[in-house]
Amino acid sequence: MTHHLPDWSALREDFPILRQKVHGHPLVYLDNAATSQKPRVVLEALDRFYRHDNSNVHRGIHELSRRATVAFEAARERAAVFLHAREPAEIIFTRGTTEGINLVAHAWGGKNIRSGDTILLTEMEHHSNIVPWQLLAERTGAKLAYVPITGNDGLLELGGLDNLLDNTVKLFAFTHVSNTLGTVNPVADLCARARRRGIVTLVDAAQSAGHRPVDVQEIGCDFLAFSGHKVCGPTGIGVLYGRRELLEGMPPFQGGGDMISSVDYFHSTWKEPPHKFEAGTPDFAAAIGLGVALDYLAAIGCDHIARHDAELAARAMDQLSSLPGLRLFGPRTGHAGVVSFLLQDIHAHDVVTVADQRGVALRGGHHCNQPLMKKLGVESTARASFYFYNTAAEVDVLCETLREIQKFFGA
Ligand code: 7TS
Repeated sequence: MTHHLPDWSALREDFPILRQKVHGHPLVYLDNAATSQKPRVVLEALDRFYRHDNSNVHRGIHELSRRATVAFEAARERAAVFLHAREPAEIIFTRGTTEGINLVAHAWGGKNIRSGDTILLTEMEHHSNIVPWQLLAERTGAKLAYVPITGNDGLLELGGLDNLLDNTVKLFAFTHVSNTLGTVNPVADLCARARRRGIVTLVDAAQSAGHRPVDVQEIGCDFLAFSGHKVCGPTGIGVLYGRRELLEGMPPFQGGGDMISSVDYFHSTWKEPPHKFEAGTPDFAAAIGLGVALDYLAAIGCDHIARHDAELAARAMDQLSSLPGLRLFGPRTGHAGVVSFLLQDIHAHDVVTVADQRGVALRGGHHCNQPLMKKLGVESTARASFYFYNTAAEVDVLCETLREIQKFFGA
């Protein structure tokens, strides 16, 4: 717990992109679940790196390569501290959450999943935490099973979980925070229940990292993935945490440069983790930028950010529920900074298009949650998602805009 309350309006000044008008209105950026904006320290770190230190990592013996390698490995250490991993070797740099999950599905899944095994997911997963497992199931003959969600408030239905975690289940993969419902799942409890039965766990932290404290030891997970671009970092970089013991037992994901110990024409050997899983030139500049972003967030305090997100979501839900015919999705309390809704029978895309004309950036669609949409009985929702640089005044603009949209469509 960090002690000083952050000065939110001073922090907002760190984001040059937010100071612009869109279609003649001040930008109100409420699409943070898709990607976050970047503070000046991250932009400057990238600029500085490319101007002064750019060189490939782990290869050259010259000064620039040394600097780049030191900065890249320091970013790994920062990520380890951020997630409270036991050591930097448990941190693999990926392109993002999606690649992290695919890495586990290929390397761990390919070795450990057999015909007749079950991979347990939940009904609120993003496509990135469904499709890699479907592909693995097709390759191996394993089955998929889903923890259901409750109809009205979008919580996991945990009453039957212990029955679902039967002895065919080898892996339980679930999201920490739903990108559509804003549900915060009890990840430590889910991991504990799986671990008691020897089941490996993967947490999709795409919507939780940088929004609330994420401590892999406290959560007790085997794997956890998140994306740099959603946590004030650059695009094209992400982190996969893996418990060392599991990483050591896994074959490589991709083959190529930098992941080998030795190669001859017919046989190769691998480096130790994490390098075994980082084939080819990594996006080292982005990793360095991500390290700066993680330090920036840690200085604010992810506990403070969680409270700020929740306050904005509560304010939005409170005001939105006064609009006639508005349908809110997800839990009524304990919400993360993600609010999905539908305005009577106005299509979500129409809501988002008209909001954009007022400078309000929302997202409308299935949010890469098509099975969840089917379960909810809708095609799409409109979604506002918050970060620490958003303000209560912006929530008020959102609600006023939605009121006008209702009038506009005569709903
Ligand atoms: N998992 C969850 C829960 C997500 O919300 C997302 C991205 C991903 C995985 C994939 O992350 P990526 O960085 O590898 O693409 N979610 C969203 C969203 O809600 N709108 O745009 C992207």
